[in-house]
Order: sequence, then C-alpha cells, then structure tokens
Amino acid sequence: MTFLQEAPELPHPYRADGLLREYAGRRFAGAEHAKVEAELLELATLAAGPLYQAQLEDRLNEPELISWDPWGRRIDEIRVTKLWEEAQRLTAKHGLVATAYEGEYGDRSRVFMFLKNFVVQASLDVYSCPLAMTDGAARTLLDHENRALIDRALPRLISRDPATAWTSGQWMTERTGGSDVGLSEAVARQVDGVWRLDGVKWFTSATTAQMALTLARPEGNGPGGRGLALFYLETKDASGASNHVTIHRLKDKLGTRKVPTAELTIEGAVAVPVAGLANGVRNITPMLNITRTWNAVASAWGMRRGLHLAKDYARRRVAFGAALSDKPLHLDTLAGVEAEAEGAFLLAFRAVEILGKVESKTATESEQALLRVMTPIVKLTTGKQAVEIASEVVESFGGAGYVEDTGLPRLLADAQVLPIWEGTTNVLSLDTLRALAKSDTANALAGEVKRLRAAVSHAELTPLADAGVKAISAAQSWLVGAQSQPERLEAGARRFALTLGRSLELLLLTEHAQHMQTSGAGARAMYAARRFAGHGVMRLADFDVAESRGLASL
Ligand code: MFK
Repeated sequence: MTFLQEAPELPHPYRADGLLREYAGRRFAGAEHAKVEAELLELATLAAGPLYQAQLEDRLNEPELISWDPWGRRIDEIRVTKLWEEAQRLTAKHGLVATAYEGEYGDRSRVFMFLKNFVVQASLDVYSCPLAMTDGAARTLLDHENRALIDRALPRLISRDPATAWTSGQWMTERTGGSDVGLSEAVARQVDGVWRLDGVKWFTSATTAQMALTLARPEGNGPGGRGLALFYLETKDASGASNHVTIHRLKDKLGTRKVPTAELTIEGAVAVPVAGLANGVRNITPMLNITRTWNAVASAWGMRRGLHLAKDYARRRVAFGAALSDKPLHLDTLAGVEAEAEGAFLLAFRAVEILGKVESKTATESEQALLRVMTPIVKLTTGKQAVEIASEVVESFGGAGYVEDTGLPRLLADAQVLPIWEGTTNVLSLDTLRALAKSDTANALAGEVKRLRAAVSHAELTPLADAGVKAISAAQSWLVGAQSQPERLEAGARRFALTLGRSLELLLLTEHAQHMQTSGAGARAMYAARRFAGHGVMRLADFDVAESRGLASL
C-alpha cells in the first residue's frame, strides 16, 4: 500500500507542558491553584480542539478592507476573520485583558492573565495584537490619571461583555519611520476649543479598534519626541460616522496576515490630550512597555506551539528504520529547542511578575527600577529566540514544514515580526543602555542576579548559575569601560543586552531547577538548565567601528 504520512496533532497545551504546570503550581497554591488550573485547562482544551481546527480550516481567509458601499458611500469597513470574531467573545468571557485589572489575585493577577493568554493565544491567529494594545492603552490612561478618559474608556477596555468591549489601537509609526518616532509629522490644532489631528499613520495594527492612542505635534511645538503630544481619539463619533479617518489599504505582510494592519490618513480627527501638550514619546512609553511584555510572552507561546507540533510529529514520522523520536540527533535538536523555550518562558514571566507587583503597588523601589531595565532585555532576547526556534521547528518537519497548507510555515512567518514591532532588537538594546544609565536600575539588576544565585545550592546547578553571574559581571565591566566611548558603546549594545538576557534566562532556569530538585519533582528542569548553559550566554565582543564599516563596505 502507498505510504501516507500522518499529520501532526496538537497536544493539550496545559497537560503536555511540564514547565507550565510546575510554574503555575509555584505561583498559586491550594484553592487558588485549583481555580487557576481549572480555567487554564478550559482554555487549553479549546486551544487544542475547536480553535486549532478553526485555525487550520480558516488558513486562507484574511481580513478585508471594504472601502465603499454599493451606493458609493465611503465606508472603510474592515471585515475580520471568523476566528477573530470568536477571539473577541473569548477575550471578554475569560478576561484575557481584564484579569490583570480586576485584581482578584493581588500582585499575581498579571501572572494569571498572561498564563491564560499563554495557553490560548497560539490558536487565535495573533488576536494578541489588539489585546496587547488594549492593555497598553488601559495602563497608559491609568498611569496618567486622566480621570475623564479613564471613566470613558477603561470600563470598555476591560469589559467582560463582548457587546460593550472595546479594543485600542496604537498609532505611532509614520512614513518617517517606526523607530525614530520623534520625526513624526502629524499636527494637532485647537479649533474652537477642540483638538483636531492631521497626518498619515503608516502602520496601524488591528485597525478595527474603537479608540487609539496616537502622537501629534501641537502647532508651535518644537521638534523631536518632546514636541509631540499624546492624544486619545475614538475612531467613530456617536452617530457611527468615521472620526475623519480614511483607510487607504491593508499592508501585504510576510506574516501576521490575520491582523488588519492599515495605512491611514487623519484629517481633522477630534482628539483629546492624555497628558499635557508635550513629551508625547515619554508619555506613550507605558503603552510600549506593556506591549513589549506581551511580545515576550507571545515569543514564549510561539516557541511552545512549535515544539508541541514538532514533538508530536517526531513520534509519528519514521525514517531510516525508526521514529524520529528515537533518533539521537533529532532528540538532541528538540531538547535544545526545549531548553531555549523554557528559558524564554521563565524570563518573560519574571517580567510579568514584577509588572504585577508594580501595578498592584506592592513593588519595592528596586523592583520598579528592575522592571524598567528588564522590559527591553526580555523583549529583545525572547524575540530573537522566537525566530531561531521557529526556524528550527519548521526544519524538523523537513519539506512538509515548507509547504503552506500544512500550516507550519506560518509559525516562522508570524515569529519574524516579534523582533521587529514594538522596537527592533537594536532599538531595544539602546533602550537597555538608556535604562541602565540610571544607577538605581543597575543596582536593581545586580540585586536580581544576587537573589537568583543565592537560591541555587545543588552541586550540579551552582556552576551553571556561576556561569550566568560571570557573564553578567563581564557585561557590567564592559559597560563601565565603554561608557566614555560612545561609538564602542553603541556598536556593542546588542551583544551586551543579549548577554544580560541570556544570563538571566540561565539564572532563572537554575533557580527553577533548584526548586524542583528540592521538592523531589524530577530532572527535566535540571536538564533544561544544563542544556541552555551549553548553548552559551556570553555574547560580548568588541569590534572596531571602522572595521565594521570596512567589512560591510558601507
Ligand atoms: C503579541 C504582541 C503584540 C504587540 C502588538 C503591537 C502592535 C502595534 C505595532 C506598533 O505600534 S509597532 C510601533 C512600536 N514603536 C516603538 O516601539 C518605537 C520604537 N522606538 C523607540 O522605542 C525609541 O527608543 C523611542 C521612540 C522611545 C526614542 O524616541 P526619542 O524621542 O529619541 O526618545 P528619548 O528622548 O530617548 O526618550 C524620551 C523620554 O522617554 C525619555 O525620558 P525623559 O524625557 O524624562 O528624559 C526616556 O527616558 C523615556 N523613555 C524612552 N523609552 C522608554 C522611556 N521611559 C520608559 N520606558 C521606555 N521604554
């Protein structure tokens, strides 16, 4: 009989994830754990079953921009896919954003909220994008204590009712570029006491939102980010008419194709200043820091999704006389991927834990400073891992991984946005330096390293933790040495930041392995720490800028 290969099946994202179960067990105990686990099980069961099936069946559908109605009226309506409509209902029902604001689990409300997203989002076709921005908008309005806007928008942003729930956009990027936001050309004018915005926003993700936070320069303001102001706008007025927003087209992107990302013009859009009439870049950073945290957790769930499928396939696929799961080289490859995915998970969730403490006002000053520096490190480190791991996962399927109707190439295409949006690796490396320029952040990071190292005592784990501490010390010495040499500092920023990120991952893996050893819970965590250490954490190296110029012929 002709051979036909079985397709991979998606394992249960909660039951099949040892680290996830261990982590949930460490953060929640007793009745709380039972409640948390019940909801994670429910979401994971949906993710593994109907949502995953819908995702496969809906593979070719994409959002559509309807510019005109049949009678010639401009409507600029975006139709999203069925799965996105379902995701909208699920978000409200399970509080995929709201849980972080309801505070039922105190300073671990953030952890629970991100655990829910971790188990379900990989089956929701990047619906995480509007949710990240919605969350970021809620946080930004709260941080700026703008009471009128909080009263108007917050109940909708965190609504548990799909009929009243809103999502928010984050309209930052213009044709001048996504990184150097201070170049933005949008202008704000006050006409009869009402602020109106004019400009072109070049990448607006998930443009179906009911509101957006955006930047524009009030007339007469100076250049740069300081001359911009942060504005709130609603995309439609009370009658349902567009707030002077014209959508030109949806972007034709490599991945995240279910996300309607638009180019749009605003001409006289009514808007409200969120926090004064200047310092817009600084004022929008609460939003960036939330979306960057989402990005890190998304990197972790993307890696886990790929691994689940790759492991299932390894059991089904026979080559050279045995299943791939019995082939030492294939096992070695997948174990390496597992270690990277576990490091990324622990790093992302460490940032989530600190965020939860800061938001619930239980964080120490040191933890507040730690969050500032951890956020860029965590985003850039996990974003890079996500692409590398997705590539490895796709390769583990051989040619099938390169064929679109298996659904597998999407894993790689969608991962590739993670080191790009919300700040590229280089922009975030520079942000890491910016954050560390303040002494309290450097001290807070040193305190975190000390805390993690002190938790490790097992003879097999201490050399691994020491390797992490040593790399971070070397990075700190490099920073001191490079401080007075701006070109060297900038050129080495990425290697510096990745050394910090990978070393923190190793330390977190050893701390977790120590805990699991102490509680007699098996060796997996120890293997993960050992394997990750074997991949190396040190990325520092000094290359002369003139040499780089010569090599790159630039
Ligand atoms: C699943 C995940 C889904 C995620 C979905 C997202 C979809 C949305 C897609 C997008 O919108 S992508 C566009 C995202 N854009 C960016 O992330 C911008 C990237 N560029 C940067 O982050 C630049 O570093 C930055 C624009 C901030 C540089 O601009 P400036 O004008 O040169 O800023 P400057 O002068 O360095 O900083 C201004 C102030 O902000 C300073 O404070 P002071 O005014 O008090 O001196 C900085 O310290 C402060 N600041 C900057 N970054 C900060 C920050 N504060 C806190 N946290 C930060 N991250």
